[in-house]
Amino acid sequence: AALLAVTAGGALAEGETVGFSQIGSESGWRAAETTLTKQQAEERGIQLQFSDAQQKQENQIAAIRSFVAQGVDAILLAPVVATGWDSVLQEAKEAEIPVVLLDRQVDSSEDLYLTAVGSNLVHEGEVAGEWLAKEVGDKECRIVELQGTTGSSPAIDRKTGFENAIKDHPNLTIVRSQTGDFTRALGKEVMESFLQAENGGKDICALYAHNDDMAVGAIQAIKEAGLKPGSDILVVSIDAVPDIFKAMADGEANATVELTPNMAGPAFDALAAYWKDGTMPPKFIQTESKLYTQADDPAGEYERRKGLGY
Ligand code: GYE
Repeated sequence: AALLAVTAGGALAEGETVGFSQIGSESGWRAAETTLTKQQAEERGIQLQFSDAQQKQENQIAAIRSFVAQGVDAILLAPVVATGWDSVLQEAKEAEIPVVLLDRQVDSSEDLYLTAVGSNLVHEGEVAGEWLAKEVGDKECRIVELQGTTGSSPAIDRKTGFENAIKDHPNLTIVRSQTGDFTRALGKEVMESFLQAENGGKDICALYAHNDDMAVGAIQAIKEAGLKPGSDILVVSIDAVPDIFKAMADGEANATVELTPNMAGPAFDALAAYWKDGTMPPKFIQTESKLYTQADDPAGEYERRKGLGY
């Protein structure tokens, strides 16, 4: 696994080759993860084969099969949805190619991948829900929810976590919940329909969006409906991308839960140890989830984050 090793024949051998099956570029967070994965690979002398699946599982399965056929040294997979991976993961396993999952989980058995790097997605939803419960106190609060991609582990888990956090607060109710597919465009469109259905938005107290990009789209819709996001309608979401800090600095968003886009760093560390002497990493390498509100210098956070791969 050395970066440049002199082979028996005296030629310079390149570093390890890693195939990366990325979901697509649905969000600012996703784009940053792609940038950082490429950067991390370059710094470590890893040859990265990048494949963009344009949100389609079938494209990811085809990419993995082609990585296996090429005989890459490892595969990184950010799985768009949670189910349907057993056969292709089995094929990688039979070819003795370690697979590391990035940021989303699969329903497959643990022995089909080396490790998974990601956050505790249920906990993220809980942090968002706890923040909102505290913020609204005893008031009645009708919540609308923008879900992530249907069938993806973050959409499932962030919903569960949020519901856990509000279940003992009968004054908080989710009145509408629909997917916005983790994109700004759909976040805006679905929010428009929520606003229309809820008395022009006057009956909505808060928006919970499974990612910041959908929240940013929804904020636009709220403004166009003549209401003030951040005060007329509270906005809480997840990721901590620069644009949500800009919205927080402007008083138009209230809170976000941070998700690091640097999943590749820990993934490559685990692979390096595995390649070196077969060291088995833990099955789950958990990244941190930290809450940010308007009190946490959002203007400064915006500036600080702009250079970090976003
Ligand atoms: O929060 C969102 C995205 O898989 C956890 O995917 C990730 C999510 C992230 O596109 O913005």
